[in-house]
Amino acid sequence: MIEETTITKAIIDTYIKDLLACVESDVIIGGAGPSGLCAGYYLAKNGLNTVLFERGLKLGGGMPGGGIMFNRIVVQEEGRALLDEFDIRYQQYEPGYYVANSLEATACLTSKAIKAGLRIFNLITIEDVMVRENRVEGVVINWSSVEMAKMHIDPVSFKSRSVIDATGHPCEIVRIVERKSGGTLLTSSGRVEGEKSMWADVAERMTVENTKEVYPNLYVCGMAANAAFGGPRMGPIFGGMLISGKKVAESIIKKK
Ligand code: 48F
Repeated sequence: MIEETTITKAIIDTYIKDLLACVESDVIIGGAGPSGLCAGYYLAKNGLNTVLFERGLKLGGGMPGGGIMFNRIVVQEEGRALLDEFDIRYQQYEPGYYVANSLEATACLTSKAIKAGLRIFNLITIEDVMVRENRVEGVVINWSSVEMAKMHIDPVSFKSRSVIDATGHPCEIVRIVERKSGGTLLTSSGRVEGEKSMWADVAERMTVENTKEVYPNLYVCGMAANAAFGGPRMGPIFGGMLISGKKVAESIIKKK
């Protein structure tokens, strides 16, 4: 006989244990797009206690949607080694242009990251940051359903040594810090520079260059890096996202 209350206990008990294990962690990542998942994989693989909060139900951010809902992504030569690292299969379309199934890419990134030890919690939104003496020391979270229903319910805090904004185009965590710190970001104007129009070639290079600390203990990767430091968008080419995720992980591991 299947005991339904045992199912209930199994779910609540294991979830709460996992959540408690990251109330204080090494790294918190906001956003489970390709750059956040890739960063989480390398951080967890290197033994850092890493947690990722994702607002949505599904993982992968803009990746599963491919280009205009055609579920394919393109990766350039520089990103090919990362496709191999994540066991994502691909075919060469033209020299230097590799095309992969965006659903397989999302599944492989997710699976590898979780198996490396990354704790992922979906349906949770980062709505604020913990700032102490002009340094980010964690994030403030709430259920996404609370945000959607616009209910007045107080959030809770999670502490970490570093925070990564991998929230993509809106760079939501950086914008919170910008708003509350009075324009003291490590960008040239001290504010969010803003995303520029699509130019894949330049954007792919810049997203990696712009992957760095944007405020003490707060890093940006992926499209959030170009939004924060000012760079174009790139459309459905994903090498830069993966390389950026790896780069931000390496910067934080080095700091350790
Ligand atoms: O947008 P997204 O996929 O970020 P990314 O890793 O990749 C960008 C590409 O998908 C594509 C592109 C490149 O080729 O231009 O757009 O930079 O994923 C961002 C994730 O962050 C979540 C959001 O639901 C999405 O899954 N997110 C956004 N704000 C928050 C958040 C928040 N405040 N708290 C938690 N998750």
